[in-house]
Amino acid sequence: MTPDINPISKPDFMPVEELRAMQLAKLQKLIPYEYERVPLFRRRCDEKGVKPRDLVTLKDLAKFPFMKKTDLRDEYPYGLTAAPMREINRFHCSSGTTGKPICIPQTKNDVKIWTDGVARCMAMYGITADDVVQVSYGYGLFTGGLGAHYGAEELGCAVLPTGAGNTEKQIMLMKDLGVTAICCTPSYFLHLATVAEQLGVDFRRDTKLKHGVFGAEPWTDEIRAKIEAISGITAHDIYGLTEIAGPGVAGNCEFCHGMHVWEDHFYPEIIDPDTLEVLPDGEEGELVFTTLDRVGTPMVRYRTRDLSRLQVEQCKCGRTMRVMDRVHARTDDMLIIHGVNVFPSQIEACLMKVPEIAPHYMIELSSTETMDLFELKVEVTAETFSDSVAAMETIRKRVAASIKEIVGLSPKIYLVAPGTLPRSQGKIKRVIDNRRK
Ligand code: DLL
Repeated sequence: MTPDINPISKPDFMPVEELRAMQLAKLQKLIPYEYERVPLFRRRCDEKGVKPRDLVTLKDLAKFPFMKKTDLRDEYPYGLTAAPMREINRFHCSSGTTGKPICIPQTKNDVKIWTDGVARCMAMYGITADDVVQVSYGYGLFTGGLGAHYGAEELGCAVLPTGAGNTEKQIMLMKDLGVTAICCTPSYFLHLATVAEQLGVDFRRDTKLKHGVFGAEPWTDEIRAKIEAISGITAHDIYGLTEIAGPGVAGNCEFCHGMHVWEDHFYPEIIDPDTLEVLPDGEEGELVFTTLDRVGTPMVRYRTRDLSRLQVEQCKCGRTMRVMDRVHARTDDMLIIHGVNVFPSQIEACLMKVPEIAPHYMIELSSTETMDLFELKVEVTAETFSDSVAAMETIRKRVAASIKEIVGLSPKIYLVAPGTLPRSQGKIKRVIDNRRK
């Protein structure tokens, strides 16, 4: 361990045997607590014929039932709440696109654990009490704003809680207050960068910005490289979900291509989403989390739908907490187009190989009686955009070739003017699927 490490980061380096013993002890407390207080969990355990005392080793966790988003919807609002209301301190909800939201009541200590996760991520990124942190994630039911806010405050940073939107004002405050770190979705930062350019603000020349704390949506390595190139900042990845905490379940260090999971709070497993078997470290599958310390709404084996892998190699930074691969896709955002399985992130990676293309695109799917129609709208960069049909056609062909080569599909491609596709202050939506079901 380096001597100048932030004390907040101390648990990151815990000896592995100690960590595993701690995880087992926490699980042996959590499972009986959940069994006693959450009828759905008890019923599922009874149906499977498994009792809390059957958890003798960490491997035994695999005997216990999974929890899913539909459970939270079905049991809305309080069915999975394990603590009495007098102990509940905060609600967060995640809306999804249809139906009831999910609701996660939390105790004061649950919020503390979540805060610890965010603060440890930020410390790992090199953010300190000297930093001025602008939180441009949405505040409110979404966990991004308050999560980043509490984490940065815990580290002793000066926090500027702008929330999402009002982009010109965000840029003015960033400049005037000497903001050094910004927290927002990567897609919103790209929008912010475009507006800054229009206002004649150069991040390198006119601001002190050094760090971006980006998450809440998948973003490819290509987008990350683009962000760093246009702004000169270091783009850090932060991962999390409302059901488990919010941001700060995992984050990247300077060495890993992936994210350290704060395993002392959140126990990760990877499962095969079809057979539901636990996969060994090193294999890709669906990420599953168990909250080890939460008491408001604990989650046992929660299926995230996010695709990842727990890496086998020990990270060079010395942290003992396992590294999960960056999340580029979810099991439920895989598209099947003309019989080909494709994730939006694969399309994004193809587009970013063409330098004249800006990082803004929209996938639109529709269908006739007999076939799928796949259209792709892509913005070109401001420097490239021109009235020359021949020049645009050359770029269009390069985009088509890149997609054909990597994903084997030939969408109808429209190159559109810079700034014409929708932008988002929060999570960006890049797929419109109007096909008949
Ligand atoms: O998005 C929490 C969060 C806020 C994380 C701010 C990071 C920063 P939900 O709205 O519940 O919570 O959405 C959770 O977003 O299951 C992933 O599919 C996706 N996601 C979150 N972080 C990342 C990331 C917040 N770094 C869902 N990379 C998760 C890729 C991410 N996907």
